Amino acid sequence: MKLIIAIVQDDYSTKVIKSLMSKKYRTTKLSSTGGFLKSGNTTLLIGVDDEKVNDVIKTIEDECKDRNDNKGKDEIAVGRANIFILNMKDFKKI
Ligand code: 2BA
Repeated sequence: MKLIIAIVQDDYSTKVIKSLMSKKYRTTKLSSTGGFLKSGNTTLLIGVDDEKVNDVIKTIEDECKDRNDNKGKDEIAVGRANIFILNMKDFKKI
């Protein structure tokens, strides 16, 4: 199993979550703040079996395309999504 931690720009988070939910991926949304710019972003926790990881990444990628962003942050290239993939030893629901 893997725990995917995706830090998504707020402009894209609604679409990303909607798309993940439509594919039945469980997601926890945390409101977060970038340490450098101090502006809001969204951190998603997504626990999945190994074989689903690529589809989750593609889903996020698809929803973070085709937007004209930057919105005044021209000097700094902020990633639409920064994704960490962690090995998860176990998952328990009590
Ligand atoms: P922030 O920390 O607010 O960073 C926003 C953008 O500012 C970054 O975009 C990067 O382009 C720039 N930046 C960040 N730290 C910098 C530094 N020390 N010097 C120069 N420029 C810097 P991204 O790299 O795409 O990151 C977007 C957001 O994703 C970050 O917001 C942070 O919340 C998160 N993030 C990115 N990499 C991370 C990491 N390795 N660990 C934890 N969070 C990370």
